[in-house]
Amino acid sequence: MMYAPVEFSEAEYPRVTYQKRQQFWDPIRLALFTLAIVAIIGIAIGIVTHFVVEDDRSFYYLASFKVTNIKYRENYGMKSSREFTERSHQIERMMSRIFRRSSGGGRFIKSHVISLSPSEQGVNILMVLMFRYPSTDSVERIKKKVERTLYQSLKTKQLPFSISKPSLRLTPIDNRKMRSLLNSRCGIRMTPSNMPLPASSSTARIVQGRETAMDGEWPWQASLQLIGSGHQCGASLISHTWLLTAAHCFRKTKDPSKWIATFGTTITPPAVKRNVGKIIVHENYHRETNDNDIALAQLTTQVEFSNIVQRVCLPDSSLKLPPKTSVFVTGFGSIVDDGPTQNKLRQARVETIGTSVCNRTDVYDGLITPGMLCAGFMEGKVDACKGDSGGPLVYDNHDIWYIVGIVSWGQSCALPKKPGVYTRVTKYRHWIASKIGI
Ligand code: 4AZ
Repeated sequence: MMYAPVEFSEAEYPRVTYQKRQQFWDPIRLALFTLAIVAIIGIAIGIVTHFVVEDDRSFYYLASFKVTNIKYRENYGMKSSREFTERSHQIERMMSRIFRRSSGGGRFIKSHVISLSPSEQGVNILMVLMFRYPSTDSVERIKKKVERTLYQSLKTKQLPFSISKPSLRLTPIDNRKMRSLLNSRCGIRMTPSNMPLPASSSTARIVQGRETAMDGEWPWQASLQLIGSGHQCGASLISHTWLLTAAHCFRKTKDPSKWIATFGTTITPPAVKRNVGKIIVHENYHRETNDNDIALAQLTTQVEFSNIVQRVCLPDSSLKLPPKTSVFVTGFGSIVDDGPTQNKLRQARVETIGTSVCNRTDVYDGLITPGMLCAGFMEGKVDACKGDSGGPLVYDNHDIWYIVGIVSWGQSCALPKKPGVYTRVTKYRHWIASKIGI
């Protein structure tokens, strides 16, 4: 329904109203009013940004110092050695304690040792320190704060390592420099914003699982694809050119020219794509028993390490994980028995299961060889599945990730008392070294 228009006498009423309005909204008042509104909005945005959003950014420093109460050891030069790894963790733990106890405790993210080198009376340490401070803070001011915290901690004399004060140097470095320094170490993951990812504690699954939350969460994961037939297997990047995978992935063909490898959290589109130039299958792989289910594939051109593509660490052959250790398996495999490949990478937290338990008559009845490792849950539910084969089972040791298993076989997926069976990587550490020298 329409309303009938009200008739006004044009001569008086409308004009009076118009004049009054014009008097109230004179240009000066209008300008002041606008200014006041803008100021109020501005202040409100400022307050919200300061207290709620708090626009932090990462600040990186290269720290070098001499430790005088330890002696240099030959193996410190080898970053994959147990000696280097253990010493680095001790030093990183000390740094973490120093900064977490200080007034700006929450500002410290983490640190990574880059190198240990010999010095006259001890060992020279080179390490990267990472902090988050408001983006408005200056690099130099933060440097002063960090130095002050370090000097204060030296005075307390309660540190496990004697740091020589005059040797201590702190140099601000940018994103790229930090990344290139960290690239000298394996198994470190970072988000695209260069924030390191914390150790994940979520329970997630491939069968009944969750999609990976972030790019760069599993940067060593690759998809091995047969040209024309798509994804076949998972694989893990262990150097600029080498992938570690399962021997059974090459049952169809060992001809490298038929294969490609992609990286990134989706199969389509991939973040990086490479041709395969060489395939090395373990000489004692037995398809009937699945024993020695391990293979190496070399890319024709190397991949650059980034936040999205990164190599995983190979564990020392002496590494032993006790039963019920938390480990993660990732892959593009199906989420139900005999289901299709997933375009988005998925992850699952599982637990290692001792071989004696896994070989019980009601489990795998003696089929588990010393080269195999069981992981999952006795009640089932969480597991790798078809298409995850060749992919990594990884273990987080103080924010450095190690590949401990390769998805190999299992009776169906996620069934009770039928956990996933993986190739035990530690058992093949020397085989890998003999083939590719790392
Ligand atoms: C497979 O067919 C496969 N539940 C991979 C892993 C498991 C089972 C089967 C483990 O590739």
